[in-house]
Amino acid sequence: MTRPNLHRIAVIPGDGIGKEVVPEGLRVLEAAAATFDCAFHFDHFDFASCDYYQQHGEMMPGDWKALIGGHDAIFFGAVGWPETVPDHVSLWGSLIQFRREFDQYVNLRPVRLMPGVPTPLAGRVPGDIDFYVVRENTEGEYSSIGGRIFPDTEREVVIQETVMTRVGVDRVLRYAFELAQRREKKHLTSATKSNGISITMPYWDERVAAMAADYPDVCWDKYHIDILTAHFVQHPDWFDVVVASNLFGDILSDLGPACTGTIGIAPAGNINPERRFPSLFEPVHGSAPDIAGQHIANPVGQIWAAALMLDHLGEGRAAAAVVRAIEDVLARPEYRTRDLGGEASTAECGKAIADAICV
Ligand code: GGG
Repeated sequence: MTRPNLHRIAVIPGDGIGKEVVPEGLRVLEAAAATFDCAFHFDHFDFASCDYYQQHGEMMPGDWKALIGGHDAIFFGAVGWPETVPDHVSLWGSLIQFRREFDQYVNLRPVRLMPGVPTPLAGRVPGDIDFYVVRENTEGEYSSIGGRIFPDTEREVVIQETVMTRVGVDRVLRYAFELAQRREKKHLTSATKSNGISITMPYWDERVAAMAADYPDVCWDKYHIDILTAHFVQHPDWFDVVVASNLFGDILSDLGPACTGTIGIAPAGNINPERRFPSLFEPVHGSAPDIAGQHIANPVGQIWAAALMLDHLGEGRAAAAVVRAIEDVLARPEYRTRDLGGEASTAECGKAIADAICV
């Protein structure tokens, strides 16, 4: 008997609904492993959470890189519990550390209208909305360079720099152009704001134009972020691959899924394409303190993140089966969670997807 591919996964539920949706992702991964020829070993970690911070005074132990750096991937839930830990402390102490230290410079976020999911955009049907947001994930507006002077006085000044490096910009653009090149429409859209942000954004535009020369078969355009958000709502069918800086990509990848019904279904892959470090897979949504503990959170974003992880691990057939199972279940109103107008619990939806997995 041949030994199935064994994947070692670091599992970090984090905060709030992360603790409720991660078990559903694991349930689906186990079902996929039973159906396809692979296996998982899960190591569970309680750090990168605000509970851990309250006990230890930091979000992660000093040796966190050694603890999870040898895994094949990280399966992450959500972080943030502003009642106990300020959001910038919890985010910078966890997710942003992972992204930077493991050089996960691509944040890949699919946006797709699924069958049966009620969308706020009238008249749209599945197939109309099917694109990727490729978000730069290690620099840009998310920099720690800056400071306050004259704090707590009327002369207070607060400055935060945006950082763009040629290596950092070019590598995410190359990833996005290559993704566009592999897709049928071969269309790339760049998010900019070079009329107002007059140094870094013109640089971003220049690098996009330079990179485009290497991909003559990809048709590309660019929009300022303000009108781009309007186009997401009014013309979501225009888009195929949208590449954006860290902040713009973060905003667009909440807006995109909201246009398809709910951000509860959206996944993200924080990817180190060279595989020198583990990549991290998570739902786009955060810890949602307003519904945490009620077991009504939509687990689809976490489960779709599991599909992205399977694909990254080379389990393409299993990944496709998970996405098919998600589509089957979302089309059935009895398994929809509250954000989609249904009454199913997190576990009922997760179990239905696990049960729907087939070859
Ligand atoms: N599962 C994603 C999560 O917990 N997100 C919290 C958050 O604030 N994320 C901001 C970001 O992705 O940069």
